[in-house]
Amino acid sequence: MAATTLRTEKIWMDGNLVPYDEANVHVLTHSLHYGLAVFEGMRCYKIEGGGSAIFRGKEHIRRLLESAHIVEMPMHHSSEELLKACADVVRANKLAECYLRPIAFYGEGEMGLAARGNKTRVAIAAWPWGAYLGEDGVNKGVRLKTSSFVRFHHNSMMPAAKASGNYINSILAGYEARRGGYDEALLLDTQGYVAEGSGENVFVIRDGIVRTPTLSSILPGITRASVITILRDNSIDVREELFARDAFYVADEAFMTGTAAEVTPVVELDDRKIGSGVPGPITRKVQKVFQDALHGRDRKYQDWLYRI
Ligand code: PPE
Repeated sequence: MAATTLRTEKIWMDGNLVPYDEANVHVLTHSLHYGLAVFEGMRCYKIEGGGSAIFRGKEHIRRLLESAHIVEMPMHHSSEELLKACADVVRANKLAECYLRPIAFYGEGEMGLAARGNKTRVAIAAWPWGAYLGEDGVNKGVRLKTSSFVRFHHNSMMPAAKASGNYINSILAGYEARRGGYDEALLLDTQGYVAEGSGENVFVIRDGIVRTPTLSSILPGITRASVITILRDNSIDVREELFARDAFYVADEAFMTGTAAEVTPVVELDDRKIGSGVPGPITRKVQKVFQDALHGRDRKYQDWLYRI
């Protein structure tokens, strides 16, 4: 994301909108040392008929509070306050479309693993962010490589929490895949089943049946949940079950989902073409319905929009 500037007018910090240059923390910030922070990533889109809305804002804030609960981080703001703060950030920066990054972390004061006295701090920033895996990725599909890094066991890191430290695993997998000339990594779980991408959930399609891994070792993606609903609403059979990489190789179609990646077709895994090597019809259909939902063009999914 090198080309994107993160600089905006204001960032929300612990209850107030502050100028970008004042949204700073001390070097002894506890979370910086041990990676114990929880965060979210959400997107705000222009809505047909005017205005903007944060896609599934309520669900993202719910997951933020759940992530905090999982890692025993006390939170001092209600979901209503946090949602309102997100809307305030978008408005204060006059961003019609943007990515939002709420993060809850421990401030400075005490050091050491046993410290419990540091206050939880919360920041919410927003910035314009284009296609995560590139425009080409969304249009033509991406090439994946199975990672040598394994998605961590849920008794090690707890994938249901969107916790900062979890992302060391994702970052290293992503580096490896991109260094090898691929667009993104595919991580397997500790048993060798397909888990997820470094920052996306995955779906495969064969003979009209869509499959996505169970929640055992993945982030419970909000885009994943939305896509499952969209598939069911379109009478497409979708199953949550574990499968191995060879099931991916023989899929007719595959795609990845995420707030940043939206719905991105996968056209290759480990140098094997998926289906005919171009995005397939079910993937295209899901992309279209999802885009309609994001932009308020489909009345069925109005409840998913948190208008600002
Ligand atoms: N798995 C992982 C590991 C993950 O990080 C994400 C989101 C998903 C699945 C999809 O979840 P959801 O966004 O709720 O559909 N990844 C975020 C991080 C991107 C980043 O580089 O930072 C995102 O898409 O916002």
